Amino acid sequence: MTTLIKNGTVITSTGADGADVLIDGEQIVAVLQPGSDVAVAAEAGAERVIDAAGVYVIPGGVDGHTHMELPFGGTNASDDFENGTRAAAWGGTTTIVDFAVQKEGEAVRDCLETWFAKAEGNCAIDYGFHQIIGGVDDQSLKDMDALVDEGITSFKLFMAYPGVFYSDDGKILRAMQQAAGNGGLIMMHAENGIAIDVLAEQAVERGETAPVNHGRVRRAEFESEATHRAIQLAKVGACPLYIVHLSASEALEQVMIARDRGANVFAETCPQYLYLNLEDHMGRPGFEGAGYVCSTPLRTKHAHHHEDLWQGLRTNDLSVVATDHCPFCMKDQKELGLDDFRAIPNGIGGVEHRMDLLYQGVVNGEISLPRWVELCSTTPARMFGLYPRKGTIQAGADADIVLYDPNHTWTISVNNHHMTMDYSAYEGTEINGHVHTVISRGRTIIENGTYTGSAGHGQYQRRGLSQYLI
Ligand code: DUC
Ligand code: ZN
Ligand code: ZN
Repeated sequence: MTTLIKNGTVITSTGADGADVLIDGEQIVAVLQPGSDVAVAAEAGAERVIDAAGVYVIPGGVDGHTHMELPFGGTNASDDFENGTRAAAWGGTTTIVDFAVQKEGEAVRDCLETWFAKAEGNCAIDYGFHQIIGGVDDQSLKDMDALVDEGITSFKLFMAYPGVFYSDDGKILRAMQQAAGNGGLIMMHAENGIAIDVLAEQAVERGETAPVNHGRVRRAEFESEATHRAIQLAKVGACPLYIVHLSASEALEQVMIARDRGANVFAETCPQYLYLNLEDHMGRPGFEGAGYVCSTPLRTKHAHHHEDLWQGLRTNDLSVVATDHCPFCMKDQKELGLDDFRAIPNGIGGVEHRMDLLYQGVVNGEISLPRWVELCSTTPARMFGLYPRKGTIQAGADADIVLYDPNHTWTISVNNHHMTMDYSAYEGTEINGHVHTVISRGRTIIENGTYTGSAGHGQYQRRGLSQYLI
């Protein structure tokens, strides 16, 4: 099946141009000058022609940080791979990289197989895996080498969650040394979990059990200290470092200092840290704030976190926007922490709204159109070894394409989202721009407000090494 997308404005990380895109089967075979002889011939021969006049033609989104079905705090993230990837598709994301989880005492291989089984045959869009190493030991270090050979080329470590995912500095250094040897990328949850737990215990002893206290005890200093420590450990371990879900100005400052001295350090942020804050969201009355409990936490509005993060996105000190999609319903899930914020499962669902929320940065003059694409598609594809199969519009790339209508205004609501959540963290947010059509490996999966894809269309993506290794 050949398809020509004509009359659109093609946006890539390098610019915006009127161009026609020719798809054959699952791949883009040519990007053509509109009206040229080849474009006219392509149209005559195409089995399907899509008129993209007035809309942007962008590479499908690559969300490098999701947690479908993540077991956390005695429950599981409420989106499974089928629902979660379908919601992602609605929002213009055509690839996710999710996290397989290994904890102390568990075999990495068995854990990975469990995650493969959860995803296989269920995904609407393509997917890959990072591996969480919660138990660093001789065997898991060896397993890291084998995983890299099999396309799992990045490993998440935690400086937070003692007793669950936490690794001490010695373990972190050993995993970093292993990554330096095998080409893997170390992803770091950078918060000082030992110190956080002290403040959390003291808060509960004082009777401060409401959701907002989650944000108060997870101090920005703890994020910045851990970010600094991770950077120093990575320098000694001689491996590249990718800080996940960066939320605080102080942590960004550590990344900036490291990058300015030439360190191979990268950071991602997430829409919740660009739009939501501790007082107005996590501090909502009653138990409502639980819907905003995530880690790293939302930061205070009485500082410049949002402005600083937007600036970081412009200067490339923040290179990627992912979601850390980890949804839980209020009922029966967030409610586990009704009497104690420490028992609220951590996470916000957002896989469906990342492209739209970041596009508001274009509308508001924070970032350019090409930068939007670079942050949401191109850099994550490069960072996680998927480029140029993913993350761009060029001959030879997978035909993962989104037609984005900049002239459609709508409002995010629990009543129109597709994630398995009984609330929306962005309820009432007005969005300028809308995902119009989504094509995944040549197949149209969203069209005219209808999902036309299927579970199992999405395929596992064996990833190469990060393109940011030196
Ligand atoms: N943070 C979250 O908010 N949820 C899952 C894990 C994490 O690090
Ligand atoms: Zn994390
Ligand atoms: Zn996460």
